[in-house]
Amino acid sequence: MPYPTSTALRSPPAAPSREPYKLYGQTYPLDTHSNLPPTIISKLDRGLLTHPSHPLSILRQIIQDHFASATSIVHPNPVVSVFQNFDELGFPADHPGRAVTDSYYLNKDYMLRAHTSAHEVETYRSGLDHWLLSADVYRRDEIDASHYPVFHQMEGTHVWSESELDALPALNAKLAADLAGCPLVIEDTTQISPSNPYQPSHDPRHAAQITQHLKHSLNSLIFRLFGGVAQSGGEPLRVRWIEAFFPFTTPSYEVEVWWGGEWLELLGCGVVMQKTLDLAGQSHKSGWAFGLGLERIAMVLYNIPDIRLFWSTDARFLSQFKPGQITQFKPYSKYPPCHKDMSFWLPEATVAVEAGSEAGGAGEGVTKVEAGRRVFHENDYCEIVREVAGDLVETVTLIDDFTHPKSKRQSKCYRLNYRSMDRSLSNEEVNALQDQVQKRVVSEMGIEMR
Ligand code: FA5
Ligand code: MG
Repeated sequence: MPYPTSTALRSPPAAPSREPYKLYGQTYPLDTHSNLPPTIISKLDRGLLTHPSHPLSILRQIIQDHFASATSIVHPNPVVSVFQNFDELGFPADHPGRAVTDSYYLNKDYMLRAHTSAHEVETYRSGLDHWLLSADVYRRDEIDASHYPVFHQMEGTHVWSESELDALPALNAKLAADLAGCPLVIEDTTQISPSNPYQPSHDPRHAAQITQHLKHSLNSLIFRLFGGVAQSGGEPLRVRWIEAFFPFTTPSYEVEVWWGGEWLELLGCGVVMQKTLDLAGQSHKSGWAFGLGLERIAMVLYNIPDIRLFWSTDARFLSQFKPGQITQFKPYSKYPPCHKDMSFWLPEATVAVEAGSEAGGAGEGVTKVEAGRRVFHENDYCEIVREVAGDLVETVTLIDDFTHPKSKRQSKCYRLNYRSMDRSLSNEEVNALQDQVQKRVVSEMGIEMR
């Protein structure tokens, strides 16, 4: 697999264990890509999506009930081939999501899925036309209240064979009539254009009907989820459609909802690239797909302030939720935070890459790096912090970024905010964690403390 040459000199990932990974009855020999830390391995069997009173499982069930005619799958095994996660879906060889700084690799051929789209081809191949597939997905990422290296997505799709497409205008008219009765403001100025075209192999009238059906179906889901709560404030719900790019759909969109005074991204979607269906032996079909983040939706619907809470085994968390219901989470305690700053110099001639590339999408905000330069990747730094402090670290924020005017050497200062979800932390405990992080980043990333 060709990777960007820049990754050759990247800072090394957290030291992998010497033993090959043994997961789900398979043994995966290690190589230079292997970067699965014990903290992630310990998350593999938690099964939050099938725990009957877990908020993520309840939300999954509510969405499944909304799409009552779809087949619902909870996919248990997160190990996929790199081919399934990326190549099969048309990701270019140099897509930033492929970097070892952004994804979790067992070795160069196998990884933990970074999105549920990794299962599209195999699920279409099984002959299903309308399905929802929910699963845990894994991405190396920044650390804050809304990012965690494991989260949950649901892939939803509906495809039709050529002859069935003639039924779409009537289905769309019905869906549009239902939506017209909802207090919902849909902001959609997207257009079919050279940057977001229909596929050349599609009849544009069919592609337009599929796109309409996608939009109606998702607007109706979003109204089901958010409409009731929004209405209690007397305001109609606002939903916004924006043009997007995914290698495996066109036209492509992202959908946002106006919530708590800001636009919140819920999902990515589009008309399935015909190549995906061809690979699955379903060339005679066409349709749409979406991928949504269950935590993003659950956090606002249940009023859960921190993404780490989903992993809590504390009865004070789990006892608050009931199947079939969306209730407001009542914080049982808020323990005091404790922050520590860490300032350091990067090795000379290093290029810094910030966190925030998206394995599923356009990879916006990613610095392209020329060959032959050292790279400091924020995701590597965050991974070491997580290795040492686990769920005790709440946020890692860059608070100062400075380049020395003469030497051109770059320095950075990160603020590590520590806070436990279920107890008070002592200052000594936090100092010890900070100390360990410091030792590891110095030895593993070649940086120098200021
Ligand atoms: C994808 O993962 C695409 N596979 C979605 C898709 C499916 C597009 C099918 C077209 C057709 P993206 O990386 O944007 O796209 O993630 C999709 C959703 O997952 C986001 O809208 C968001 O709700 C959620 N998500 C993404 N990253 C995170 C994260 N770090 N933490 C929590 N939720 C996230
Ligand atoms: Mg996105």
